[in-house]
Amino acid sequence: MLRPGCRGVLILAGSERSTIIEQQIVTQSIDGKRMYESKPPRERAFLVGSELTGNRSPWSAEDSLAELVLLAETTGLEVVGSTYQRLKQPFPKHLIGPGKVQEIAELREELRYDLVVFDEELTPGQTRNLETALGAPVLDRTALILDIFASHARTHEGRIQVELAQYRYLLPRLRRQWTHLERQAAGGRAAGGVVGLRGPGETQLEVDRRIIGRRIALLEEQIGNVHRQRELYRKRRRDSGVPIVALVGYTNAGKSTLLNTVAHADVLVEDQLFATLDPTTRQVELPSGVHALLTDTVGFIQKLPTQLVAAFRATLEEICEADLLLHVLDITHPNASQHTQTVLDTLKELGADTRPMLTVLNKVDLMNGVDEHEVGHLASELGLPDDYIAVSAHHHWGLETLLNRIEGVLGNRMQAAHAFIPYQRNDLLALWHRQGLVDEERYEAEGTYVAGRIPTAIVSRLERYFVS
Ligand SMILES: Nc1nc2c(ncn2[C@@H]2O[C@H](COP(=O)(O)OP(=O)(O)OP(=O)(O)O)[C@@H](O)[C@H]2O)c(=O)[nH]1
Ligand SMILES: [Mg+2]
Repeated sequence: MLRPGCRGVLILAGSERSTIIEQQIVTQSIDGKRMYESKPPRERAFLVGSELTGNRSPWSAEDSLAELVLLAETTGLEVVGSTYQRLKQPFPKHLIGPGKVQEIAELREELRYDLVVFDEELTPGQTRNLETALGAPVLDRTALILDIFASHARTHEGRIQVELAQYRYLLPRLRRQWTHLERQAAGGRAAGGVVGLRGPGETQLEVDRRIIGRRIALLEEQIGNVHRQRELYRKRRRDSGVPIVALVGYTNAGKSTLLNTVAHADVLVEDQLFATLDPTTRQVELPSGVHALLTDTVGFIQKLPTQLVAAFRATLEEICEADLLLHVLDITHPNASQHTQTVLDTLKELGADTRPMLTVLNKVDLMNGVDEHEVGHLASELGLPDDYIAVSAHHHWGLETLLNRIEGVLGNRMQAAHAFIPYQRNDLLALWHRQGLVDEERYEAEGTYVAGRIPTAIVSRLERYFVS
């Protein structure tokens, strides 16, 4: 079933959406009484892909469609069939050609599909035309992704970000009364309350648009607050000098598994798309004893809806500020190279493509003939440079090499320093121990002489005690 969080969007995106009568399943309760449980049948979806010839996307229509199957299944739909068409250019009216539209319409009787899902984002006009031609509700990839996000958002921040993206998607697609919204806006009063809301000469649709417009403004304001809070939090973190390492990668690549393994966290790990939406940060200890913060956040996918990227900007800014990105890649995925390209393109779009990056080839336990002992040499055997590290986050393989490489990169952010720190400022000595590397330490009458390396971020706090 499509989740309630997004139902408003989906129902409005579809036109005459057929109401599915819930099946009544009779079960026996413990005390022997017969009970009725409602179990709605899964809605049957037919999927449609398209590929522009001459398009430079690394994704073929088949591969993209295979991913759409996963997205559809994640929302609870049952996929009953699919088709795709290669096009020189999209048809303005239906995106696909009229012959293909006819073919899909004719399949309805045989496949008994309840709705049709397109792999491309459709314009509101195309959705309307397709619904008329097919006689079935039509959704697109964006609607599915929004639905998954809506059902997976757990925190206040996650929820408002998703809600904003949903409304931005909905607004241009709004075409008739949204009674639920009306009642909300009328403070719970039924239809009568709406009349008072309507300005002179305003149609119901205009009222709905206005209500949504106001809701969007409110959500934008709330997101602005979140943004400011995150900014403060990040500033505190920057001042503390602890380096930040962000996990980035395609959805389901194993980012959360790696965070759990390396930082002993307990982030939800699931074999599904977009299990993680909200950022989680944990401290990790690197081999030399220096600490770093490891942040896990939402995964990427090709054709990530622009509404979502915009709404999740506050969350995604974590990535732009990281000292190091760990690009986690499921090396065993048949589309691993397309995943890589999508991740690099998304980082570019976010302005994070210039951050230092290590590529973590994950799930190598699934590769034939690779065991724990091979892992260390795997990347170089594949002819890859030092910034590629093979691991199995699940089996804890290759982590030592990974942590050493992280330390290597972060070490480049450190500079050599010699200081004499008075005993009254032992807090600074403690900071050095936490964040830097100590090569030599001597206690003298007035304070401590210390030499070693410190992160550039804390230099300003220590430099007044530097000695040449
Ligand atoms: N075999 C194997 N499976 C792994 C490994 N790492 C992760 N997985 C599995 O891959 C699936 C996705 O893992 P997650 O850690 O949730 O992936 P993610 O990148 O956080 O995914 P999203 O949060 O959905 O973007 C889960 O079923 C994990 O058990 C690994 O090293 N080997
Ligand atoms: Mg995750």
